[in-house]
Amino acid sequence: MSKIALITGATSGIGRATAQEFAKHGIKLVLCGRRQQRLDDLKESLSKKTEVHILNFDVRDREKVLEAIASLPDDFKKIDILINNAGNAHGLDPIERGNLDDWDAMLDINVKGLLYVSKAVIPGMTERQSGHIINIGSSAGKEVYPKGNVYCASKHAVLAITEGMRIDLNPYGIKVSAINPGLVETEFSKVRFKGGKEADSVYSGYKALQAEDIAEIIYFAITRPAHVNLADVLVFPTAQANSVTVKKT
Ligand code: NDP
Ligand code: 8X3
Repeated sequence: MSKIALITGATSGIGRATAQEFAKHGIKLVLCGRRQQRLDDLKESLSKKTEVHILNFDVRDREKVLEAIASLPDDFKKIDILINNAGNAHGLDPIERGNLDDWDAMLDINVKGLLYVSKAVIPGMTERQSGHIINIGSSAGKEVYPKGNVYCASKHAVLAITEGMRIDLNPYGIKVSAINPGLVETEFSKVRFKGGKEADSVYSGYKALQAEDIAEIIYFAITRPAHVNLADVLVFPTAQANSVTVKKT
């Protein structure tokens, strides 16, 4: 029987590429996001390869998260693989000029949203004593860069939560992994800079990671033998050495 994966943030970037990669391999998909048209389009295109169910919710709304996941039809309920991917940076400001709405968004989406979705999915995994949770962290969860303050804090939290999950879910045989990318060319910077022109330069002058590169690594992680767990993976483009060192032409 094919596995079932729930992917948050499936409407764009890493989440969408992961949905496409999983579909190629016949994994049944529960695809989540807020942009309904994109969810509909994805369902239409990926249904040629696998079974797809879409859920529209904002990960910040904990009642909606729990309701949406509880509403899954029986043939999509037993989630084997959870990809906690929804998230973004909002703003790039020194702490003294930080915007409170940006801070709320990053902590509410990247940290609390990940927890709400996990809360809805984990009981099925513990009951079945199996499952794989992959949290999309970031190189920003491993180091702090100038003006990264709250985004970096949110991704450090993702890493701490991942480690906590791995300990607490260890008795149930559930795998928990963090995949931590550096610079990936997605809509991430458009969101961070609210569509401003600063986004244009983030991925120019070098070859950034592409969403498909991360999707392939996620697929590799979920296809390891039962006794192998990629606990923590840090992935940079070759041109990047750390958050502030990028070789540009
Ligand atoms: P994108 O902006 O391309 O995608 C973000 C996804 O998250 C979208 O599908 C969006 O869907 C979803 N999302 C955002 N806010 C919410 C919300 N409140 N509720 C539900 N879904 C939400 O960015 P990426 O693909 O790059 O980002 C994916 C993950 O990868 C994030 O966690 C990011 O922090 C992480 N990451 C990104 C890196 C990069 O350089 N791009 C590097 C390291 C980590 P919708 O708007 O439809 O709800
Ligand atoms: C995304 C990578 O360096 O823009 O998490 O924070 S970075």
